[in-house]
Amino acid sequence: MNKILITGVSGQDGAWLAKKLIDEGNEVYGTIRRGASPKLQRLEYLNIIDRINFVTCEISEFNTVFDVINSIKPDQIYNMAAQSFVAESFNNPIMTNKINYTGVLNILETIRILGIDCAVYQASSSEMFGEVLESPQNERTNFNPMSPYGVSKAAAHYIVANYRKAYGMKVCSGILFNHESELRGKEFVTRKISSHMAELANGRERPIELGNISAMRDWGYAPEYMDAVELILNNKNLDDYVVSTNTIASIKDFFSISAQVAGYEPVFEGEGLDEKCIDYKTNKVLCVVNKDYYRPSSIVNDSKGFYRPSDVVYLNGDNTKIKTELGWECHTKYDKLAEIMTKFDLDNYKK
Ligand code: G4F
Repeated sequence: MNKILITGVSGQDGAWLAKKLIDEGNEVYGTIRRGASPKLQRLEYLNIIDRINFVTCEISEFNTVFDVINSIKPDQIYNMAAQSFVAESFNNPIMTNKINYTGVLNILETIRILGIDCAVYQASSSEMFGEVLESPQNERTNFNPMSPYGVSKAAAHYIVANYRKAYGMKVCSGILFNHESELRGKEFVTRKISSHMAELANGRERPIELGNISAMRDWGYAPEYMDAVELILNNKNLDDYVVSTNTIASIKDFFSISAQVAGYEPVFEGEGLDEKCIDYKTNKVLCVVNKDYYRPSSIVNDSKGFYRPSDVVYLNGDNTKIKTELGWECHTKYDKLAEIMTKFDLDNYKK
């Protein structure tokens, strides 16, 4: 049994990971933020609230990070605490950097100063690839971030690699491509679609408003990605790994499957800001484009329509390394994922 600290335990990834580690018999500690009323719905849903040792910690403040790690002296730390909403990072870049970069540096410095034997996993992100310099993206692909979020995650990724090299510390990163689930926050596009689809199917008239629906992502299923995360940290030769499905789809593709699961026959028509999706059978408008959901603040008008110059429009991960070196397999791709999430929200709506 390991003593394991998960920062950001109440988020989607923290919750799935805590469940997995608890079920495996580990002693799990989870950080929640000071002052803020903790949002524990995910842990409640997974029925693990009583099995987590909660500790209060402000990840961006060195003193609280030091005190927490010093008092627990964990064998492993999974750093899942983050300001993880890319769009929000344009509004709050300094706070994003403090949580996403200073946070992991606080953990690394604490372990270095205390000299304890503690392995650290850092949640790196495919958003670091930004406007991609090659496709598909692998562990050797250069970063080209397009948002304050992506920049903060790239800085965190580099500092983790630096502490591994400079001090020989047991630290590593997983570069996770988008991963979703029924526990995903509704501000992210997949859950926004699945939850609103359930409302449409139950009488809502107002169509779903989305931003850049042509953007492409490599979406996987969060619980499967937590299997990968555990493999990465427990690997003897600590290293960084891309975690992805090797399959891409657009927001429109995800939307179409979700709409079909809800009983619609979705058809997209129009272009740019006038594009919309209607149900072929009833002519009901299911979705429209609203420029307020584009990123970040200025629209470029080009021959094909409109786009925000800082939105990451194409991410496609190459998972060869984690498959061959650690034996990880992904089973759920975007189509199955859209089905799982939409069915969950349809059931939930009825309840
Ligand atoms: O669902 P999203 O907000 O996720 P995004 O920005 O890709 O970030 C997620 O994945 C990253 C991994 O690459 C993580 F690091 C990060 O923490 C987070 O989990 O947006 C996906 C795409 C974007 O291109 C966005 O412009 O969907 C597009 N989109 C179109 N309409 C929308 C909407 N995104 C949101 N959130 N809401 C919309 O209405």
